[in-house]
Parts: sequence; structure tokens; C-alpha cells
Amino acid sequence: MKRVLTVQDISCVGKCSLTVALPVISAMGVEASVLPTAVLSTHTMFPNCTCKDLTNQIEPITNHWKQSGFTFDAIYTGYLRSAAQIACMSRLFAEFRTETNLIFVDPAMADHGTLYRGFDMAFVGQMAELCAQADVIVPNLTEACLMTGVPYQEHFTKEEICGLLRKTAALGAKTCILTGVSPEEGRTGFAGYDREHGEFCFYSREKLPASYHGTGDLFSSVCVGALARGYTWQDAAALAADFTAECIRRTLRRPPDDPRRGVNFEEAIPYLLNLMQP
Ligand code: PXL
Repeated sequence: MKRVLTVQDISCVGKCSLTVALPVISAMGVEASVLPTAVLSTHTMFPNCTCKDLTNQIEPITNHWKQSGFTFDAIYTGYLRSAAQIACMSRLFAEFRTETNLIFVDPAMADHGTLYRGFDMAFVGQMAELCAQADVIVPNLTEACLMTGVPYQEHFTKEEICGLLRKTAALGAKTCILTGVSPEEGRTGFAGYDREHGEFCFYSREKLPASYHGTGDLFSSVCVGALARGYTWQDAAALAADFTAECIRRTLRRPPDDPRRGVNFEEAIPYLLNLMQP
């Protein structure tokens, strides 16, 4: 069985980060090991959340793994809180990178044109340096604009997206998958670029009339699970886009009391497994 290590926070309420990565990656038939970077009472869109930072646990945990000879087929980092945690991830990548494993970075730090609470432009620069060390990165439009200095717009033309992809990939990752791309009115999806082969890929579906928290983390989790299972990046991202859309569709049918509670991804897991049938 393939093994993925995912490094992100546990937000106890408000489905995102580890509370979606763990069930989704496991359901895909891939072993999920976790390195929790912080424990929060909720994600940071809820006011007054508590946070216990676990940065000082990262080194002892990974030292133990190194001594035990553990390896991972993929390492997936998501929401990180500080420059110190990013520096820890650089060391983790250096220690656990092999000739064949995959380093996957979701620079989860912004959306809808603005940074999440607690982040500043210095952090954006540090995240861009972490992206440089990855094989695959999955920024949304806002994150790609912030990391490349391109002014954010909700809608870019296809040519502008290709330019943004080239600039984002030039940070250093081999493959860049840009999420939340609307190439035409009423549609949304991803646009990807493989720097080594100079290959672009566009994929979009009907845009559903809602936005929920945690969908970026679901997209990344499916993408990494599929890559670990041997999918091409194009097929992995299309599977992730289809699953994310299905989660939103089901949530629209039975919405939570608050969109910050996230999507009904649990109900969509059979759909995901069905799409994965050979
Ligand atoms: O979904 C990204 C995310 C993860 N973890 C925490 C967050 C956010 C986004 O706001 O606050 C704690």
C-alpha cells in the first residue's frame, strides 16, 4: 500500500486540513500518516478560536521516524502557521526526499483575493520558497497571484492564465495546478502546467452557486491520493475537481447551518471510489 505523510493543523470543528485529508486519503486506499502542526478549536474563519502551536514537536517526531527508517511515497503539506514551520518543512523534505517520492505543497494561505488571518507578505515569500522545493504545487488563483506579484482578478483570460502558470511554475516546482480558474462565465475548474514538458491542461465544470470552506483541502487530498495511486497529474486533478464539485452539489441539497462548517464530503466518498474503479 502506498504511504502519504500529510503535515497540517487539526481544526477540531469546521471540516478542513487534517479532518478532511485523513478520511479522504484513507478511503482512497492509501495509508495516511499525519504530522499535526497545531490544534485549533476551529479553523480561523470562526472568531476567537484557540490555538496550540506544535512546532516544537516537529523535530522530535521526525527524528524518531528517521531513526526508525520510515519512508513515505508522498509528503503533502497544507496550512502552515509560521516561518518556523516552513523552515521545518524544508528540513523534512531534505531528510525524507527519495529518488522516487513526491513532494506536494498546497500553499494554503489565502482565497478570494485576500490572505487568511495571521499571514503577511513576508510569509508569502517564505511559502514561495517552500513551493520551489516541491514536485507539485496547488495554489488557488489568489495564492498564485500573491506569490508571483501578479495583481489578483477573479477572471483571467486563458492567455493570462498560461502566463500566470508559467510565472508560478518558475518559482521552481515541476508541476503547478492552479485551482479556482474560470476560463469562461459560469464555469470553474483548474489549469495546470508541467514545466519539464511545457504542457498545459485546462479542465472546467459548471460553476455551482456556493462557496464553502475546506474545498481546497479536499481537492488537494484527492489529488495527492490519486498521484500516490499512480494517476497522471492531469487525471489526478480532474478526479479531485469532479469530487469537489460533487461535495458542493450534495451540500447545496442539504446545507449546513453555517457555510464555514464545510461540505458534506462524507456522503460523496462512494462517488469518489466509483470514479476510481478501473
Ligand atoms: O482550509 C485551510 C485552513 C486550514 N487550517 C486552518 C485555517 C484554514 C483556512 O482558513 O484557518 C486553521
